[in-house]
Amino acid sequence: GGPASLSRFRGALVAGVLGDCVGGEFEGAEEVPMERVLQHLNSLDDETKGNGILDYSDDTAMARCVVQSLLTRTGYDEQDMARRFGKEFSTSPGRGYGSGVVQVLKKLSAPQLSDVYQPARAQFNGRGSFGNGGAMRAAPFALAFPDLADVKRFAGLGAMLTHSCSLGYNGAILQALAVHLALQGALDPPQQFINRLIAEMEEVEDNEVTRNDARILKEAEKPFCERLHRVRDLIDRSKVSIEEVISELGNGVAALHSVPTAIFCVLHCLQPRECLPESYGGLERTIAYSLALGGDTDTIACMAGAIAGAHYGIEAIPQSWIKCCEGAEDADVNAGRLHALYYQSAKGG
Ligand code: F2R
Ligand code: MG
Ligand code: MG
Repeated sequence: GGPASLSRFRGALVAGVLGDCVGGEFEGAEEVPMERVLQHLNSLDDETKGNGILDYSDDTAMARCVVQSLLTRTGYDEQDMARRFGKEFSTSPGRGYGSGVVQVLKKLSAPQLSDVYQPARAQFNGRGSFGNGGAMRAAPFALAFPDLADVKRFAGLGAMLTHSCSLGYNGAILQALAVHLALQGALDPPQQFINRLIAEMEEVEDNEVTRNDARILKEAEKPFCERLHRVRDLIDRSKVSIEEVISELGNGVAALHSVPTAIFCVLHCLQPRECLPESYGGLERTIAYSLALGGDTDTIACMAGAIAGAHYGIEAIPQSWIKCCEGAEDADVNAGRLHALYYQSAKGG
């Protein structure tokens, strides 16, 4: 489809859910041979396995809250979104949440809470979380707001409800920016896409809070910009091993060690790769490659899936995969609603 077409919205929201559902199989695994990944993905083609056999995890549970809140409030409403996070957690606490964030989610469900950002600020002795929990649910912000400044602002605020460390919420901003640009058809050529992300993140990371957090955590002055430069170097190379990707970019639960990795997965898989079946299109390659990195597979595949889905559109996703994943069909319906909201906002309505 053309820029910001319905197909791209559907692709982004549905492929994010798929990445989470199929990636759950390998979350936390140190090594994941590609044969195991392909076996897992091939099993989804088995028609007897339809009807949502793969459950979604916290990634999708929280993204669904973001979507519902943005649609119901026709924009960002911190009280409403926070309340939805708290309620979702108290209803289904077993979705595999991070060990720290559960404390925030319990506090967010307290009816008397007035400052909804306060529980997140209390995390990790007041340093806040740098986990990827803000980034894993950031894609819907790019689907609700046509204006780039709004995408940055609200993806950041939405992440701060649970992640007050700049290395957490800036990861959410980067993920939302990547989906926003992919939605416009700006992912290819990849060098231009990365340069655009670097230019935006230069601005996002140009402040004292970010510099201070980076200093405490012994990271580069602008941590996400530095990682994006590494992504650019890696995509310039004709051959890159999985070990090199992990050692240069990471595959862990920190936003810094997973958002740039997800972006790399999408860009690396724009072309056919020797290790992947020739029959696979770009979106299937992206999901398979994300799983083969091991580590935080559900979240990296969820974020890479959302970016790739915004690029390739819904037609690139195998129907058999959609049928196997809990929440994928709901995501498809909600993508249509976000598409309407996006164009309503674009018209200033
Ligand atoms: N939690 C998981 N996976 C663990 C296995 C779950 C298992 N399947 C099960 O069912 O039990 N996955 C999910 O968590 C990630 C997102 O986490 P989020 O929301 O960012 O949580 P949290 O707790 O804020 O941060 C995660 C961990 O990062 C470390 N950390 C963060 N900030 C820190 C800081 N300032 N100082 C030190 N450590 C910090 C901690 O270890 C946190 O627990 C996704 O992968 C999602 O899929
Ligand atoms: Mg998860
Ligand atoms: Mg995860």
